[in-house]
Amino acid sequence: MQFEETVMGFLLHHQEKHHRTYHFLILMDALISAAKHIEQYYLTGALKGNVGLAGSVNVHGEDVFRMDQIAQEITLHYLRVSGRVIHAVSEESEEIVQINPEGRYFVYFDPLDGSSNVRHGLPVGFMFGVAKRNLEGPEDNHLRAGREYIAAGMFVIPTGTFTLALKDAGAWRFHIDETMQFVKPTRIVLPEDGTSWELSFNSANRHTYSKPVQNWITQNEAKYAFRYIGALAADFHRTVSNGGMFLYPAIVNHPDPKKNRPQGKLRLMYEAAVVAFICSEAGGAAVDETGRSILDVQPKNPHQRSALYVGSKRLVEDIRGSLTIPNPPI
Ligand code: AFP
Repeated sequence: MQFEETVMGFLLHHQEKHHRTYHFLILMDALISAAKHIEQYYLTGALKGNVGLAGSVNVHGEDVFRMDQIAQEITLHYLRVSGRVIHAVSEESEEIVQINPEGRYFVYFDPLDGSSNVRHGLPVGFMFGVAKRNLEGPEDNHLRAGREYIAAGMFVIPTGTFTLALKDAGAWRFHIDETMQFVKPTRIVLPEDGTSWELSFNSANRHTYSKPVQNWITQNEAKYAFRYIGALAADFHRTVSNGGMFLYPAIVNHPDPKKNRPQGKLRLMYEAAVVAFICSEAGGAAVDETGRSILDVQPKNPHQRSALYVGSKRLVEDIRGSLTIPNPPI
């Protein structure tokens, strides 16, 4: 019988090898426990009546599904119990969530990203980024740029996959086993060879992108396969495995100008920076509409949005040459 290495065993070795503390393991155990709990809720959601609208809206004015609220409560529970988190930024909470003033880490998360997939039983994401507090003095709800994250990860729920990137130590994929443990760390490196590359974007929006981005798509789309499922974790899972590029450009040419989104749609701290961090550890790159590295964008508010171009370096660099919008408002 063959036994695979578990994620906790993998992380334990990683921390020991780099002479780090065990605090990070306790935090990771909390995040993994939350993800497994959410996954179980999702799988049994139909039976328990947990799928559907809760009749309220989140801070962005979107409908909140009951699953979103359940996922939020589950995650905050485990983060509180861990005792390791000073504060958290969550998609589901307008305010920064104060957890433990003595905590070591900031956690930026979206516990159920892509929630319009829930009613179809299709994949959603649990995405997170982790940064470490300044241990020398008091903290002031710090919002860190992606480059300062020490780890970022995403669970694609309910598929039982977990992708985790550790600062300067690569991106890794785990799969859930029959005992509900994430096992078998497999390093992810974006393939250089373009034969498996895919493009992923909401094609219905393409005429709302800037003209240079539209032209880039027209000139390049026939070279690659196209995939889009509408949940960033699931779409990016393919991008980081097969190579290519996921893009959610700024909306600047909408027929109804009120629907333009010059800042992009995705949230910087718990969507764009998470996939940018993972992609960078897998050998790729990510930029915003100004061509600036997503990892360098200093958030000014916790729910700030960003345009996103993420994937194989060659493609991201190529489209970067077409990005012309100077300093969109953030
Ligand atoms: P929802 O959580 O509102 O479904 O948004 C999901 C998301 O933020 C991200 O996961 C997707 O990549 C993107 O939005 C899809 O947006 P479109 O529906 O505009 O393509």
